[in-house]
Amino acid sequence: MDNPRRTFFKAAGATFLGAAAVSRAGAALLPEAAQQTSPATLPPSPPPNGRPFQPLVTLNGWSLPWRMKAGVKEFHLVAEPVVREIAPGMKANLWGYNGASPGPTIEAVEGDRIRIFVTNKLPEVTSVHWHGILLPSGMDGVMGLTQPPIAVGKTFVYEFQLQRSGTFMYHPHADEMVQMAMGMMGLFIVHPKDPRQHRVDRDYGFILNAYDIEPGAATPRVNTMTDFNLWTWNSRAFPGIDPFVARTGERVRIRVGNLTMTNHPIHMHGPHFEVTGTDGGWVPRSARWPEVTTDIAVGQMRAFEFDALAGDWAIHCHKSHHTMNAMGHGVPTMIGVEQHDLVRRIHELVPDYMVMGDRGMHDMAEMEMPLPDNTLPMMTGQGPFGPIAMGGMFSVVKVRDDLARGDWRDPGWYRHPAGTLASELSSEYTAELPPESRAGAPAADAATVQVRKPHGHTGH
Ligand SMILES: [Cu+2]
Repeated sequence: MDNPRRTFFKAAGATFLGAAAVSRAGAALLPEAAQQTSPATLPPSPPPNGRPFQPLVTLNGWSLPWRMKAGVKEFHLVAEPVVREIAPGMKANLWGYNGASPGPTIEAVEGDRIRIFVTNKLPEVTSVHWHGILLPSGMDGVMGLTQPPIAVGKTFVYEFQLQRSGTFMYHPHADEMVQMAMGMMGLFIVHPKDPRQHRVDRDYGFILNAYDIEPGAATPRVNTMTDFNLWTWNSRAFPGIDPFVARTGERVRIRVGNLTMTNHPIHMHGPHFEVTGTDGGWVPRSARWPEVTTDIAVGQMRAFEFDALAGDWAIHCHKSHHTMNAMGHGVPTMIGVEQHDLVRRIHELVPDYMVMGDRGMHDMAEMEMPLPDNTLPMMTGQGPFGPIAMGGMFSVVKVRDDLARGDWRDPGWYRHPAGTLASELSSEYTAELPPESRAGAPAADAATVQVRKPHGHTGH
């Protein structure tokens, strides 16, 4: 990613302006629009100028560089078609900003005066609404109501002063259904003026989004109202979503905005968290309570914080069909249905026919089914103990005692301390069980058995 200062000189240099021309022509010059097409999570770097703040880590994303011009922070967004890798093995044709969907995170500080140039390289008109930010009505970006459309090929400029810190978003307010279904959105973080306020050790952010992409296709169906089939965080589906890493004891904040067409109860295993920020800013300390799931409605933003505990902790949407990738919802429930004779007869006609679902759907996680090109398996991801069998809105909070401060790399899988790992009861102990509990199914009262003969397994 370009340093904003360097970006400025590159932009100015490209026009070969003489010193005398800079004052007038320079005032109209657009800042260079930085591009980033990689879905990697970029580690944060401290702001090169302006008020200090602790930068956000955008999950599978990045933050937009700016330049300072006479005390104003200038950003340049380019609305354009992009190709986004949803997860390894699948790319989607989306619309976004500056090379990616979602667009880069805009980060600034309470009190900053900012100027945002928006260039439209889409095949149709657009506008940008600064979702949740207090600003003059005429800067609100609602096509027809507060501004004319940004025509194809044209650039608009928005300028306002940031009055309140918090977690906000940006997205079009022109042909919204199509443009948001195509992935046009981004985070907008306003940091507190005093960097000691609301201080955390690690600050993560992502947007909940969803697509309807037919298996084998690459372009979303834009008229879908509710029946989306790819549930994503920052336009990534598990196992394409990076983990949230932290060191034991660190204070971690995760900020989430919802621009899908349904609510998502975001559930985190392990440490309890508190919602510390909502759509309008910060929640007073006296109004916070511990919880493990927070429901995020359409159009809402939530920031929650916790003290990191060592382990690998799942974090996911608790609607279980949102932790799966594209599938056919029309599949009948086959649990308990004996299909084998039927399968034998179908095989005579359709040699590739596969039986599924007669013992639940777990087999789907292990089988190698032929999939159309550019299609993600429905339930996938490999963990240290076998298939994780998830997709969509799922990731892992990875907390380690020995992670260095400022180290953002994936530390691998957790090494469980001796005596802290669930394991199968060995045959030595099952021999003591009444015969009806021995075969196959887990013991009805396994807890009692374990209390009587505790296991001494020590992990891996
Ligand atoms: Cu969900």
